[in-house]
Amino acid sequence: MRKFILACGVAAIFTSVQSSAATYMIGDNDGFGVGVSDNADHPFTGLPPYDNRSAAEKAAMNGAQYTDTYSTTQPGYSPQAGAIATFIFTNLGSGWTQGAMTFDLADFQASTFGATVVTYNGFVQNWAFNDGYPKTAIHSFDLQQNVLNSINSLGSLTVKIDRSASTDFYGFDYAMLTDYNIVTPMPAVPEPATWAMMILGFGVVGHLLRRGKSHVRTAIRFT
Ligand SMILES: [Ca+2]
Ligand SMILES: [Ca+2]
Ligand SMILES: [Ca+2]
Repeated sequence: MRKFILACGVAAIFTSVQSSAATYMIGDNDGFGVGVSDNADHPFTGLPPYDNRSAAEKAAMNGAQYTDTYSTTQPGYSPQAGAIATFIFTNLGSGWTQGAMTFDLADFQASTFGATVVTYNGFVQNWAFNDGYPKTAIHSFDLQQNVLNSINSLGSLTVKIDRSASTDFYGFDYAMLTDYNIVTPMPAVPEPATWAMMILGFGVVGHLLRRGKSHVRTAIRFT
């Protein structure tokens, strides 16, 4: 019995496996460059255009150039023919089985002012939300199997947000891709203080077990 308890304790410590997720960020979570809170009201009006990008964001080619602006790079309250914000995630490898795309948005309307068409690696996504002016909101979408398959074959994910038919103004704080399939075994080497607690704990358990046995023997003797 004692050996069994000891074995269970050691197994629990040394074979603990911890799941974690890998994330890929385009842009940064800095409140659209000016500290605007998540799920709050933003101060942007579109006039004058708000452009709070860092120099690196302005020069980016992966989609960060579309963050921390308020329709600056796709200006005007009118349909923007050919206006497509493209976010490109690369070096994703191939073992994707579960993942999500997350966007931190400023008053994004998917349909109110005309359809905004969104594709992941060419697959059209069902975006059916209208946050309304002047709300900021974070939206997260699980990746469908066809998108996961395409990531596994391409090693990349290209997100296109096409507002050719939309008159909506909007802003991105960041776009984030999450891989939920990462499982990291944790060898979990206990620290000296933990070792001391373990030894003390096992000693107490052993002592209690010995006491339990002697009680049993005593009980047998007197019956
Ligand atoms: Ca934010
Ligand atoms: Ca920024
Ligand atoms: Ca940002």
